[in-house]
Amino acid sequence: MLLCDNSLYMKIEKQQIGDLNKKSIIAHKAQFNFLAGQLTHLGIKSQQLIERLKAFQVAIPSWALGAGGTRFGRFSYGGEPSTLEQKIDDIGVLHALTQSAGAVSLHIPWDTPEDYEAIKQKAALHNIGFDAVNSNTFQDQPDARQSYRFGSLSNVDQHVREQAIHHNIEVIRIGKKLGSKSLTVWLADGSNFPGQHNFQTALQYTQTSLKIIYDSLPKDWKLYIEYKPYEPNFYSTVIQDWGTSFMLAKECGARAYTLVDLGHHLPNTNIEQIVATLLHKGMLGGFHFNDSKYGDDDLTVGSIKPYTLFLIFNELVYGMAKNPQNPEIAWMIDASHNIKDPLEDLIQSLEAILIAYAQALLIDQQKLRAAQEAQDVALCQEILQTAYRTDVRPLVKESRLQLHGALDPLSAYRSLGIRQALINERGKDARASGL
Ligand code: RM4
Ligand code: MN
Ligand code: MN
Repeated sequence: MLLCDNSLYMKIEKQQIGDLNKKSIIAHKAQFNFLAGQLTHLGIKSQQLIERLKAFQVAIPSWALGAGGTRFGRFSYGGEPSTLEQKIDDIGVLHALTQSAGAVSLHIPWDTPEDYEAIKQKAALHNIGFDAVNSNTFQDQPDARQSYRFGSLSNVDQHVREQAIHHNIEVIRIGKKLGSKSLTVWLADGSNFPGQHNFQTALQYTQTSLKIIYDSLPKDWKLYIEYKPYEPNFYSTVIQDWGTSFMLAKECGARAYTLVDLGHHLPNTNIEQIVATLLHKGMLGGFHFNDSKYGDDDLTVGSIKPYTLFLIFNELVYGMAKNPQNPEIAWMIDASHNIKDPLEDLIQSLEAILIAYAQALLIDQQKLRAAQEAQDVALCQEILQTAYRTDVRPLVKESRLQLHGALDPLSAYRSLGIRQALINERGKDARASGL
C-alpha cells in the first residue's frame, strides 16, 4: 500500500499482488491447463475466451461503497469513504485486484465533484473511467424550492417538473466535465393509492419532460431509461416495465435506450426473454447487476439465482454477436451492502458476473441452433447445462493473471488487510453518502 504525505490515498502496488499470486500460481496453472485441455478437445480456444473476459469492465456506482440500509436501520461499516476522492480510491482497490472494475458511475447530488481536476486525476491514477451519470429526483434537496413528494418528471405541478428537468440538465453538465457519455434516469414517480394518479396524464408529462432532457444531451451522449414495478411507490410506478421504458425511449429519439436492472422485475419474470427482445430491437442500453429473492433486494450478484444469471448471459452473448443494431451495453453493479463489507461484496459480484459470462461463452451456439431447428428439446437443455456445469473459474483467474490482477481477489483483499488500513486512515465512524 502506498501512502502519500499530502493527500492520503491507498493504492495497491502490482508487486504486492504479484507476491500473493506466487503462493497459488502452481495450483492455478495445473487447474487451468486441465480445463484448457478439455476445451481444446471441444474445439474451443481458451485464449479467445480469456480476451473476452479481459475486455469486460463493469462500472461501480458511487453510492454502493458504504454500508447500505433498510427503512429499519443501517449498520455502519468502519472506514467508509466519506468523500468522492475516497470512493474512487475504493474503486481503485477493486480494480487493482480484479482488473474488471474500470469505471465509476456517479449519482448527483450525492457525489457532485468539488474539484473536477482533482477527481479526474484521481480516477486516472487508478485507471478508472466515468460511466453514466445518474440524476436524483426522488429525494428533496435542502435548498430545493419544490418538493418531489408527489413525483418529479410526472408531477401535475409544472414548477416541479421544471425543477426536475433542470436538475437532469445540470447532471449532464457535470458529466460533460468528467467525460461521461450517458445519463441514466430512474424515476420514483408513481402513486401509492388507486385514484391518486391519472395514469395517462402522468405518462404524458413524463414523456414531455424526458424529451426536453433528451434534447439537451450532447450529440455523442445516450439516455438510459430505467424501469421498476414498485417501490418507493406501491400502487403504481409511471415507468413500471420495459415496455413503458421502450416506448418512452422511442419517442425521445435514436440515442435513448432501455436500462435493465435485474432487481426491477416482479418475481419469476423471464428476464432473459426481455433481454433478448431488447437486443433484437437494438434497445438495450444499460444494465444493472444485482440479485434478489423477492423484489429490489440489491443482493450480491449470483448469490441467489446463478442459473438465471447464466441464462441472461446466454442472451447477452448471443446478442453481442448477432445484434449490431444494439449499442455497446453500459454494465454496472447496482447493489446495496447491508451486512457485508461493501468491497468484499463487490469483489464477489464481479466474480459472479465473470463466471456467468465465461459459462455463456462456452455454449456451442451452432449446436444449440441445430438442436432448436431439430426440435430436440432434451439436447437444447443438455447444451446449456453442460456449459453451466463447467467449472470456469480457472479461465476467470487466468484472465485476471494476464492483466496483473489477483488470482483470488477476496483472499488478497483480506491478506493485505485493506479494511483495517481504511479504518486506520478514515476512522471507524466515517460515513458514505448514498442510500
Ligand atoms: C433505484 C435504481 C437506480 C438507483 C437507485 C439508487 O432502485 O436501481 O438505478 O440509482 O435505486
Ligand atoms: Mn438500478
Ligand atoms: Mn434498484
